[in-house]
Amino acid sequence: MNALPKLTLSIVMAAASTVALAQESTHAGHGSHGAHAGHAASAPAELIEGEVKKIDQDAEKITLRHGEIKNLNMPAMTMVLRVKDPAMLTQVKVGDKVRFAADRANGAVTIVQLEKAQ
Ligand SMILES: [Cu+2]
Repeated sequence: MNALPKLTLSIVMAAASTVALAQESTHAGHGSHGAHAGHAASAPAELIEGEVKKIDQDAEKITLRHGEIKNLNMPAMTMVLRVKDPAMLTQVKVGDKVRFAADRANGAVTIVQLEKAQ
């Protein structure tokens, strides 16, 4: 008579943690929540293909036509991105094909890794 309730309980617990995980990932897609800074840094994202359209060295911004950014739930588009390190902007020029990783920092999409595509 003891075995069954235990089994039921562990199934319920497993289901509950699955739901929690699902909510977590839905959540992550919506970006800027300052209050939620407690999470460990996310795993390194895979590199996204892009093409440099414009570089603004002074503002530390770059305009890229980019492919889908899965970790940000962002479809392919052309947009302005910040760079984590302004030195990144000296390594590429307009018209270059690049590969990059992006993350959200303070509500702005920021390039955290940038390299010229071979
Ligand atoms: Cu975009």
